[in-house]
Amino acid sequence: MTEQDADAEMAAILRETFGDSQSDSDAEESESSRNRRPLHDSTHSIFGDTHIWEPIPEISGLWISRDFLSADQQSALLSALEKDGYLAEDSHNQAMKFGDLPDWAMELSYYIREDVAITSDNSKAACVFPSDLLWREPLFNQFIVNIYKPGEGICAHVDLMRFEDGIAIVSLESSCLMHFSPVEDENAEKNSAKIPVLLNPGSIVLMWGEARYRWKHEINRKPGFQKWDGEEIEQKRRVSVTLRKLCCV
Ligand SMILES: O=C(O)CCC(=O)C(=O)O
Repeated sequence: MTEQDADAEMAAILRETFGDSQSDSDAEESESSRNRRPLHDSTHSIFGDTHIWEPIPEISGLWISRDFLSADQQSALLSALEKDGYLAEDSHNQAMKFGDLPDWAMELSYYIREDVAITSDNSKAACVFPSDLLWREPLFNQFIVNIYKPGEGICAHVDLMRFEDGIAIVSLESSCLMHFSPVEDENAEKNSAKIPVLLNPGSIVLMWGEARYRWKHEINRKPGFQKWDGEEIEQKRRVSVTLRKLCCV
């Protein structure tokens, strides 16, 4: 199989699993009408049923959908990452890409936008992602793929200010707890004010507003820090995809 054939095959798999968000007729439409046209009736999207979005009550602007990617979609995404060389963990445990996103990242972005738009239409009260962020162009133009071996995590941080508000994190392969602590609280570690959020494979987290700017997030996979319902979470390799948009200069 030539490289072009392999690319075409991967694009077909992605379209099949995430939905055909860019049909030929789309190409004839203007960018804004394409992005705003209703692709759905009130209960179903072109991708199938919409997902359940839960707010994290303690943290304004933090939402999770635990059933966002099906098992097939997770496999397709992992295959695309593998094919693009992002899972070659011996050489690195973090890879970044800026600018034109590959097909799989575009498909994922359309999928997020579509699902959140339908959820917002259906539940007027819920603001999963503010509409000015949801309809910006592009929704995302940068991503990081992180690969964590068992025991590995990421220190508490707020994402750099060079990125706009509105960040998405997709989890694959292994569950973990992400802890959130308020930025102004230097003693959060001591007074255990950290809020744990369980990120299961196939879940997606959206962070905006206070969650993005006023809360640090971290993953501590040392023994004792990954307990859920009193049980230590089984640790395997974990892969995450973080999607962000660079601030315009
Ligand atoms: O792996 C994750 O879930 C979080 C990644 C993250 O916070 C980052 O790359 O800045």
